[in-house]
Amino acid sequence: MEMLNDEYYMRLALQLAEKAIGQTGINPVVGCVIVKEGRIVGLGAHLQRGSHHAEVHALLMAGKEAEGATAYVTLEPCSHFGRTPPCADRLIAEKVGRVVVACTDPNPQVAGTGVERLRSHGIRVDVGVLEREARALNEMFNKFIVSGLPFVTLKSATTLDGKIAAKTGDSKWISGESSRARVHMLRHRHQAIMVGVDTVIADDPLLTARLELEAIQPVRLVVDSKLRIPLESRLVKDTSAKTIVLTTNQASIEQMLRLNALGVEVIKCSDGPQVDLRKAMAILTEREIGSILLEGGGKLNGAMLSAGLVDKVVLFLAPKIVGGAGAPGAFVLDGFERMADAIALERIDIERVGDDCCITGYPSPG
Ligand code: AOF
Ligand code: ZN
Repeated sequence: MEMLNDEYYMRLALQLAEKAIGQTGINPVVGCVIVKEGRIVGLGAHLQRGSHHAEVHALLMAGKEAEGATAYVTLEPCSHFGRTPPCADRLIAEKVGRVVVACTDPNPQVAGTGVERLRSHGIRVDVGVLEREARALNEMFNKFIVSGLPFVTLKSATTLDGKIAAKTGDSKWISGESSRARVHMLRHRHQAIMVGVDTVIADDPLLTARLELEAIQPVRLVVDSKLRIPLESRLVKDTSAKTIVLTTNQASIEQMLRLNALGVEVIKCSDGPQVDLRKAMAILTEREIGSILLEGGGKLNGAMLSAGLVDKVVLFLAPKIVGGAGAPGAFVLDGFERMADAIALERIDIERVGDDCCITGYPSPG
């Protein structure tokens, strides 16, 4: 009975959290449901970094009803003073009777201490209800908060023969409408979108999130070692999202100033001939970008994979064959000598999306 209750309410808390993916910046998404004698008395979600945590929203709704109630939280209540005071203390002050937690908080500032704090005040705490689902919801936060590097999702759409365009460069469209709608949701859920300058020159993409719902516009990042980005490209002209160009010392100052005047920020990420991708990631971390959707082209995909900077791959495979030895592929790499050395993905999920096949996986470390 208790088990059934716990999963029921935790699922609701997870649903509340899930809807906020994309709007909490480098913070996790968290949901909270407070239940007393079979009635829901409070609901809450963390909606924006700097504003109330999920527990506080739910406790405010519950008011005096919180006393003796059970609080279901998708992430361990925090125990530290961040932008807001500790939730564990608030739950204690409101005299909540029991706390059910889906997963502990990997943030080193919390990491189990929230649960300990509650228990030391005599509150019963059960951890691990729908833990797998809760961890998956915050996979981006989980990586960022521990490693200090953004979580990178590489997304590509290819033909069955691995091409991202025909030999003429034509690429509209490879995947079907449903797959393309998925991509806009992916954009909405990441803080930034990253492409190489060759993609800007070839496709002149807008790189905004376009959904039936109003979408959040991620920052647009262009890796461009020589500042070849055309001043008339849509990424420069369109101001509905911020554009940042990551470059090197080879960039001409004049071109940099021209871009700045058009509202584009330019950041030097290397003294050498090419953008130091690892350094670029560290600089983006300082700017509180914790998640990036990498949208090609092949050279940047290959470089990011080789540098070990890709955390997740989402590949839409369209049931068509375009051929052409010169047609570009999704992953430009020097190539391994043995199949055993290939970059392998693990934790694979395969889903049909319209007539396309969506393969999701995580590059295995090492
Ligand atoms: C919770 N409930 O709803 C969230 C938590 O800067 P702050 O104050 O917003 O704190 C951010 C940290 O707090 C974040 O890194 C994570 O460890 C935790 N987030 N904790 O109890 C919430 N959003
Ligand atoms: Zn908190």
